[in-house]
Amino acid sequence: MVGDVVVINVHNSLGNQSTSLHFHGLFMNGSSHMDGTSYVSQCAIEPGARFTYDFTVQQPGTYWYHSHSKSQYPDGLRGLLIINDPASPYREQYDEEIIISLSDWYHTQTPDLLKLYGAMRDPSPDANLINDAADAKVHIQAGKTYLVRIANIGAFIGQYFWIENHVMKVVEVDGVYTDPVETKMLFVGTGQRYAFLLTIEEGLATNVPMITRMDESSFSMHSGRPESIDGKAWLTIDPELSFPDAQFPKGLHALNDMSLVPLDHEPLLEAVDQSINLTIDMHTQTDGVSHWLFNTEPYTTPDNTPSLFAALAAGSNATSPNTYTHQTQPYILSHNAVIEIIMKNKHMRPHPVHLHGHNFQVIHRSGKGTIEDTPVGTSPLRRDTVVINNHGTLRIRFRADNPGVWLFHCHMEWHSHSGLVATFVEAPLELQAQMGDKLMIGPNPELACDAPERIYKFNQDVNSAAEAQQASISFLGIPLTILALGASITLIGAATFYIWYRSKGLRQRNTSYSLVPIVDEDRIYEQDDGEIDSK
Ligand SMILES: [Cu+2]
Repeated sequence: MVGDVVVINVHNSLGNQSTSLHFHGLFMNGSSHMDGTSYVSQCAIEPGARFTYDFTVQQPGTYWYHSHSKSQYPDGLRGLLIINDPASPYREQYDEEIIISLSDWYHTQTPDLLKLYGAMRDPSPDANLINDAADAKVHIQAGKTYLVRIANIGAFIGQYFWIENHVMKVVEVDGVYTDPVETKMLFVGTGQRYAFLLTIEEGLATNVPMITRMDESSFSMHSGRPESIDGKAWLTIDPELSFPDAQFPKGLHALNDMSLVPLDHEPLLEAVDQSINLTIDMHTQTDGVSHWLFNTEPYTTPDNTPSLFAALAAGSNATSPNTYTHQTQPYILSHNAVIEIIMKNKHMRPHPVHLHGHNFQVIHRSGKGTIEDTPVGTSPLRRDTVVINNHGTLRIRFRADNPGVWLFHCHMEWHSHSGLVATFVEAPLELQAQMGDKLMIGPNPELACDAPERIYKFNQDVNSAAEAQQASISFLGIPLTILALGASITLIGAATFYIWYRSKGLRQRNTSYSLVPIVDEDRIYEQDDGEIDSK
């Protein structure tokens, strides 16, 4: 629930890989050290080590969490994170909630895919899943209206999603309530979320097919194609009724997200203080590999100093880009400035770009033969992940009111792995003041990760939280027993999550956020030669 303090103790049992957990879409205002990006906001959590995330949730809506380390999340280290809102403006309009996840799926683990990876050869998925399963069945009751929360938690491919013969009334985009808009089809890019109202009439003769179809424009011409680009599931009214095959529409006409107006009607941020130009391109680097990148160079993860620690240790030099490893593509944002990012896509693939620490207004997008601008005097679409079209342009704006070190990156995992990432160092001096009593980095930030337990020594609250009552995890919507492609998926596997709860008098059955860890047991990384691969 909005206002809750969430404490998550992570124990890394992956064997030979370090990890970290990012909470996609949460601003982490005042707690950028909890953003969960390895070597950006924290040291990687080494095999066998523990790390405690401790933050207050301030935004209601549909979010997700995933590993932000070593391209691990497509193998299963991910789940949805729902923050309930007792004051939701739509609460009176539905009876129950359903959660739907969409994801492409690979039969090969990411470490093996990455060995073969080249930017011209984005690996194609093998299957398309709904709720991490093929042919999932989601139980519903006729005569009810549902709030359906949907998230694309896949590695790569955007998804066209529809529910046969039903209209979806969209009311939330990436955690932002919207004026209601009806549509028969959604496009959900990787990392994006929607919530919509869905009414199930009485007297339907069959159960209701749901379909998710991969966006074929993302496939690399050098990679193979999956056997089917469609994932199917059913809304089950009655198991005795038939489960008909889906009918496929002639064209894919999804809702244009640019038409969504935030319910708060936040006005356009008009006076731009700072502009950043980012061109999506692909270059062959000195390693002989062709990389996706912004402008001229690919992002490379720092060797040993998280960029946040570099900012905290640098004193007044923190405002100079030279303080940060050049390969992190650092941009310094001034406190409370209105930032505009002007993007150009030089290639024939779309990219879902995601900003940590903020959502942003989308004020212009071109491509697919269209030019869309937010008319003056209106309230632009606001979200945290937006798709830039093939050969398109995009302009987004936000106010730099959240001191922190935030990544801006493509959420196609192969592209961000390849280097399509920039670092925004936002209001570093204000950040130093804010973090002074939370982190102890010392004068040599490059040594901090040698003994990460010392960094958080001031954070006594976290230690005492271990004494707090342990809460049950609420598994909303996602079936507990999932069988996907012959691989059994267990809810707690390679990583163990202990959810500690210290809220004011909430009883367990009222647990008001939900974490749905889904980890494929077959994908626990093997310790091969005992070597620890920690970067
Ligand atoms: Cu991309």
